[in-house]
Amino acid sequence: MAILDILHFPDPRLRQRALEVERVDASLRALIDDMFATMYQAPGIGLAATQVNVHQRLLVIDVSKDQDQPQVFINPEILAREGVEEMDEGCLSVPGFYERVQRAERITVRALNRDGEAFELEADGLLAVCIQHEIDHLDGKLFVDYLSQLKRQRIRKKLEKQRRLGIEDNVDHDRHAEPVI
Ligand code: QAP
Ligand code: CO
Repeated sequence: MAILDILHFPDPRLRQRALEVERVDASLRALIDDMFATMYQAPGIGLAATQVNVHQRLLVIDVSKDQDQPQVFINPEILAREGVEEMDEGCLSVPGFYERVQRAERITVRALNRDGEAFELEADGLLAVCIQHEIDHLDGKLFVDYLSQLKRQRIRKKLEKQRRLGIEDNVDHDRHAEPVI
């Protein structure tokens, strides 16, 4: 098993729409195992394939306290939505930021499991919110898209700055760039 690299907002690859999974085979199950390992190590409660730069409609979730209730959703579809709920959300692709988001309170979802069998699930609470958050990833959408432009820009600037400091070793290479015309 491998720990995969997670893309961070505002990486444009997070905006790609994932394609339907055509076949649930051994290589897909290997990817699922790597996604769980990556999510558990973070630690997180949900991870979509998009976040590890795989643009297929696949997500993994475990909202249990003991990390012992893995759930796999392949080609997930929300069949019904009821009620409205507000919850503080975070995201492994937006590290360090948590904001309140409004979503459906209860959903019915249809998907394939890791054996390629179809199932339907009624979810509420944290699981319902998490499924909606992760399906958004497959459509290139992030929880920051529900915030004001001001909040989203602040988050983007802070993450861009962290990235610059991390990758460029805390040196300001722009200071001697071409003159401003
Ligand atoms: C989505 O998010 C979610 O900022 C899953 O530094 C979150 O697992 C749905 C995480 C909340 C509903 C409610 C975030 C880990 C994990 C961070 C996650 C961080 C480390 C986020
Ligand atoms: Co997320």
